[in-house]
Amino acid sequence: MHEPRHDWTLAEAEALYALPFPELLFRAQQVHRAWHDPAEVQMSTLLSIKTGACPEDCAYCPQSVRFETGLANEPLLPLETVLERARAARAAGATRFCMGAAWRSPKARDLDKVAAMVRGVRALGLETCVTLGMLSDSQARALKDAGLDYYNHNLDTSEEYYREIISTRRYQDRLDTLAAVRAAGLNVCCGGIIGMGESPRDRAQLLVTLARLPAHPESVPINQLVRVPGTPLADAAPVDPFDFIRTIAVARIMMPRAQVRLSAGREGMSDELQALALLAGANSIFYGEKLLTTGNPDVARDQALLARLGMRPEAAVPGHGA
Ligand code: SAM
Ligand code: DTB
Ligand code: SF4
Repeated sequence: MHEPRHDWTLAEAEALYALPFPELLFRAQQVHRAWHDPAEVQMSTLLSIKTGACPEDCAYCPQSVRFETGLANEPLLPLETVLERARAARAAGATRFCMGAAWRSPKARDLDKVAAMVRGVRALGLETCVTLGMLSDSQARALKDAGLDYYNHNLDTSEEYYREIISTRRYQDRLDTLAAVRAAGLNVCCGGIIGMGESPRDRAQLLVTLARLPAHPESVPINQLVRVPGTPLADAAPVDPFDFIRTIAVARIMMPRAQVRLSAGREGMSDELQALALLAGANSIFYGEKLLTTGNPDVARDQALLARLGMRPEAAVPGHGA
């Protein structure tokens, strides 16, 4: 078992991506088995705690104020509503609860409220994750002090393609927030979206950027674009499912220790394609009938899928929470 590398090159990542499919999957499985139990899947449940009216213009996102997507905006949810949903997620078998807010960055008052949510969810024995947009160093430290486990902040694509997708912030802003999160001692959840019209090279470059960070993200969500009517990417060409699987396999090989999450886009995938993703090294899913604003397979379908594959959810983290 080799230690994770941080010196991956674009040429290496592209070469992995271009391997014959069986060879790529074989290598990904070797890495997966060296570092993880291949029968285990980590289950995270998402909740949108503040929905819509976001000032950013991310071309994929139904929550941007700039696109008419018919979404009902919702201000920050009350603490008790969040805790109710977290209890339900725990009862269904999730071990991590991820709270997302449609902000460019949180305001001080909001951050205090989110910190209270983090304390409450953690006390239920769940791992906590939040995604709130850009953070300063002190905001990241405040979340760490509240007991936050993970911060999600995706790079989404290559630096070069990023400017085609978002004009209201720079790639460097994303990297700065990731550095603040890491400096605060938080676990990093950072990945991207496949299917926005990016090239295989952009996919490889995204993974190289992630794998060259001083520490690899602990979680790497690989989302397939959910094409939401009203967004600029509503009619994006669908990706070849095998290219989606290739991206997962390359992520697994380059970031061996990470939880690679088969993320958005599962609702439209067959059980067989999802099984292929798990064979390619994915070992985590979003679990629960909703992502943030769009659909996800229901709990019964996911439980049946894992049972049919003889796989099982990751056990609750020992000693976590109350
Ligand atoms: N506003 C914060 C931010 O952008 O960091 C947090 C919430 S934002 C909705 C979190 C992530 O959801 C985005 O970075 C993107 O990767 C993902 N996402 C949003 N819309 C998506 C879609 N239509 N399909 C797939 N992933 C999507
Ligand atoms: C991530 O990588 N995917 C999640 C989570 N992190 C926050 C969000 C997916 C959102 C899909 C579109 C929606 O439901 O609004
Ligand atoms: Fe706002 Fe996040 Fe959606 Fe971009 S991805 S529009 S920042 S909620």
